[in-house]
Amino acid sequence: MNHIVYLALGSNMGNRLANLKAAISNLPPQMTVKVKSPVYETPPWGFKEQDAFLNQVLKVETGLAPEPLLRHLKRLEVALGRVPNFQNGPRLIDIDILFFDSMIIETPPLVVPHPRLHERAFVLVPLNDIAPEFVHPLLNKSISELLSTCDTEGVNLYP
Ligand code: PH2
Ligand code: MG
Ligand code: MG
Repeated sequence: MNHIVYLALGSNMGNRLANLKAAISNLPPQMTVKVKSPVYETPPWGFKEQDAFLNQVLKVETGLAPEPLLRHLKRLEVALGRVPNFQNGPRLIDIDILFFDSMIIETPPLVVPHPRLHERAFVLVPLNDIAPEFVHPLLNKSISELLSTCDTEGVNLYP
């Protein structure tokens, strides 16, 4: 059975745009990209003393179950050159699962919906471009509602 998954991409090291593009073109064959959001340049959230990020959100269709999907994405991050760093620190590429259908998953390797997505303009702004009506299955609010109460200062279309 196929699933609809929303992924968040982020990069703030090296050639950021090339890193986002490489992530998209190297997704495993079991994943089909249905919609790509525009790319935004965004101020670092969490740990502030680092370079600006480029962020993008994808709508993907896949037959993979959540944990195999997560393993593919983690392997891809490493293949693209990501090395371990501190939480919220600089990264060459980050690929996060935002939503997996409307499932609620809370296992040690995987928490879906992504637990902080509703606080993050760098996720909500691109997500709102491609899925404004999607309802967060825990908060029971649409993406456009979540965005309306989020500070979007500094989040700008790239280039
Ligand atoms: N990712 C983080 C922490 N902070 N800030 C921005 N602007 N964009 C990100 O993708 C990002 C972040 C941890 O994954
Ligand atoms: Mg992340
Ligand atoms: Mg991540």
